[in-house]
Formats: sequence, C-alpha cells, structure tokens
Amino acid sequence: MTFSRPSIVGPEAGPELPFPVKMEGPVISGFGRGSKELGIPTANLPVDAEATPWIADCVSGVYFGWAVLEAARPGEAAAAEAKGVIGGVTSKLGDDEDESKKRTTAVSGLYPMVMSIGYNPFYQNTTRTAEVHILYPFAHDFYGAHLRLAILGYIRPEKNYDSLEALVEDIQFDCVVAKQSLARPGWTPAGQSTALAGAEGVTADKGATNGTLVIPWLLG
Ligand code: ADP
Ligand code: RBF
Ligand code: MG
Repeated sequence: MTFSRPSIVGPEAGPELPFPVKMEGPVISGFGRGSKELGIPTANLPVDAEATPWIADCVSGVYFGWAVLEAARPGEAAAAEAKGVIGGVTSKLGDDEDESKKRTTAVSGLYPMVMSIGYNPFYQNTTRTAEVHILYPFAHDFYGAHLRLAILGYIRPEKNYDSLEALVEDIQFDCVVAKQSLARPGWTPAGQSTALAGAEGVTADKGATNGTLVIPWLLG
C-alpha cells in the first residue's frame, strides 16, 4: 500500500498553539489486546478529567511529541519494581546504592512518541483512552513508571479499518511521520540528548543537540 498523506506535519519553525499540551501520569494496564505482539506496544495513561480537562473536547486521533519516562520516582519505582517490571534486571543487581540507581534509571530518558487519543473504532471501545507508543525499542516493560508528555502536534483523525493489518500499517506510517516531524530543529528540545538522535531514517547525528525547542516543564 502506498500512502498519500504527508510524511512531515506542522510548520517548519515549530509547534503552534494550542501545542505544546502537557499530559502525565503513571503507566497503567490497557486492554491487553496484544499491541506488543504487533510491534506497537502502547503505554496507557489514565484519562483524568481533573488533570487533563482538555481531553474531553480534543479531537480524537493521532498526536505526536516527546515523552519523558521517569522510572526513578520514589514510590512509583518501588511499586513497579515490586511487580518486577522495571528492567527485568533486578536479579543481576545487588542492593547497594549505585546498583539501585542503575536499576531505577534503566529506562529513564527523553523519547519521541506517537499517541492515540480516542475510542479506537476498530475495537469499538466505549471509553476514551490515551495510549503512547514510544519510538524506542525497550527490552522490558515499565508499568507503574511516571510518563510525562509534551504533545506537539496532530497527525490524523482516528479511523476504522477493514483489517488489523491495515490498522498496523497506518500506525507504522504515523511513526514515520512523528520521527521525521520531530527531527527538525524547531521541534527538537534545546540542549538535550534524545533517543531520536541517530534513529533510523532520521538525519540527525548521534548525540546531536541542535534543537531550538524550549519547553520549561518537559524535563521536570
Ligand atoms: P497494555 O494493553 O497493558 O497497554 P501493550 O501490549 O499495549 O499492553 O503493552 C504496553 C506496555 O509495553 C507498556 O505499558 C510498557 O510497559 C511496555 N512497552 C515496552 N516498550 C514500549 C514502547 N516502545 N512504547 C510503549 N510501551 C512500551
Ligand atoms: N485504533 C483505531 O481503531 N483507529 C485508529 O485510527 C488508531 N490509530 C492509532 C494510532 C497510533 C499511533 C496508535 C499508537 C494507536 C492507534 N489505534 C487506533 C489504537 C490501536 O487500535 C490500539 O493501540 C490497539 O491496541 C493496537 O492493536
Ligand atoms: Mg497499551
């Protein structure tokens, strides 16, 4: 299948209002439909009317931006760890302070993301969900970790599909759109080393920090 939609969205200079939009919360369990098996695991966030009043009125569809994953928040890290989900490396590590730091920061960082907000017509959900696919191949789950999002732009409305393959293909193209759109300096956080640098299909050099985008609340 060929795609007629553009592979880069949003103005060259950077995000425009109402973006950036903030969303954050602990990574919770989703419907467990096997997104992971499809190669597109999605970290689900609580849709909370108080924390994100805008979400009830926003257009359902696909958005993109940056995600800060913090596996090291007191409490959350401990809870996630108790469930054995962070890193999966606990058995290899001792309990001294350095080792525990390594363990809880194993997945922390700034990552490009693409997300879906809506009812997923393909599955006919009755409640609205927010699910984030981080564009980085993690080796392990991070349920319970704190995820903070800077949503920077909108890609497309949500759709129904004739087949699961068609849905997956469209999502894969969303990932290309997000990566290419975020690779522009006006869309890349200033002074940061991001997982996007050196990503396949992206021209930024490894470790490049040529971004000019400033979002004060993104990093903490
Ligand atoms: P669920 O239905 O519980 O959301 P998924 O199959 O969507 O299950 O998998 C989501 C989980 O996979 C996330 O909560 C996270 O712990 C893990 N995960 C691993 N890699 C990624 C990734 N690149 N993006 C998002 N989640 C990921
Ligand atoms: N579900 C839909 O029913 N229609 C969509 O258009 C749709 N777009 C999505 C785009 C992205 C980037 C992501 C991460 C998910 C999307 N979903 C959509 C949700 C999808 O059905 C869900 O993640 C399933 O669990 C995948 O098997
Ligand atoms: Mg999910």
